[in-house]
Amino acid sequence: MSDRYTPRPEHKFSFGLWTVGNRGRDPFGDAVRDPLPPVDAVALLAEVGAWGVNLHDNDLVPIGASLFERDRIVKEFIGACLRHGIVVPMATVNLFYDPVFRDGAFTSNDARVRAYALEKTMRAMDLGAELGAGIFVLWGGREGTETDACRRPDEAIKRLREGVNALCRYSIDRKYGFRFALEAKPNEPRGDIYMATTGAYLGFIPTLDHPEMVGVNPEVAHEHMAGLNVLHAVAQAWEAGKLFHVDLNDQVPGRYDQDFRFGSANVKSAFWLVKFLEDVGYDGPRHFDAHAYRTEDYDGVRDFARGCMRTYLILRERARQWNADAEIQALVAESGQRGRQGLGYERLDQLTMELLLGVRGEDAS
Ligand code: GLT
Ligand code: MN
Ligand code: MN
Repeated sequence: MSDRYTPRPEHKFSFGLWTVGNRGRDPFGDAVRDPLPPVDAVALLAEVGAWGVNLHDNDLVPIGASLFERDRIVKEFIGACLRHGIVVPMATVNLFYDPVFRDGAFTSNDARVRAYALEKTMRAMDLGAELGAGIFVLWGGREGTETDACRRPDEAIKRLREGVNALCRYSIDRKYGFRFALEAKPNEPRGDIYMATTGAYLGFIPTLDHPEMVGVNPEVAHEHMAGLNVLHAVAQAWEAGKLFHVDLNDQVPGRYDQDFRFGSANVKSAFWLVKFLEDVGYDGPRHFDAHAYRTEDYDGVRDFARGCMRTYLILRERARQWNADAEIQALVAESGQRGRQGLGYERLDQLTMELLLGVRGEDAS
């Protein structure tokens, strides 16, 4: 078999420590997989052919670790990355697990919690910079409400703005050169999360002190959860020069937060997304923010990770085929011609489906 679908570093496929290290806990059941030490996660990622590993501060350094302990862990991790040829393109901060954040971090009503959230994020930025990350993701998982009795939502937005402004200043002061990628999600783990969609963040960014340092990190599943078209969100971000990062996974709308293997639930929308990223020449990381089914052991986790990358590469090839398909291209061209009543989209979509389903020969023209 050819190596057309073999992941290579230039594809920039990355996984979070929390993705391959996900132990299969859900609200109804406990962990089914043993903990995966970060250095072993790096080895696993190298084995399956990934390029990068991303992390939250506490995926690597336990929240209560001493400075001495922290330095030892970081050194060991850097050693593993170097040994296995894995880079750290993105870092982020966990502002959702500790009970202190139960009513938000940057948007909390408690000034001490807001100050702690900033402090924790700055330490996570120190860590990210030490590991060589250029992108810092902010996902406000707890920045939200169950009841809007808690605060006026415009106050929350002001606090969020203050927080992001302070982090930009910190990156400038320390000469870290971070680009911040804001990640939206409509709900889970809160009833409603502020900045529910990528579009909301695109409206927020120009109100910041350093808008040029801040972009977005759209996630397939999060847009699907909101019942939206992820391609349209990604395209708007791209067109605005704000597509700093992308989280690839899958999700059936109207279900729980599934974080399925990329392309496993909505093949057609995954196809349009891959086609878009490739057509426009997006050259950032392709990050798979997903995890293996709870039924799997670590061999299943490898299958999951390989599957994400392989599906991406297969869809990339299908996109090239679509672009080179004379009949498809003729229909696309005709649809722009005046004077035709029927636009031919039924035929165009059917040809797309046949191409995806593999019954349209690779040399079809
Ligand atoms: C969490 C969330 C993701 C975010 C991660 C970064 S953590 O898994 O559901 O979408 O990208 O904080
Ligand atoms: Mn998610
Ligand atoms: Mn994500």
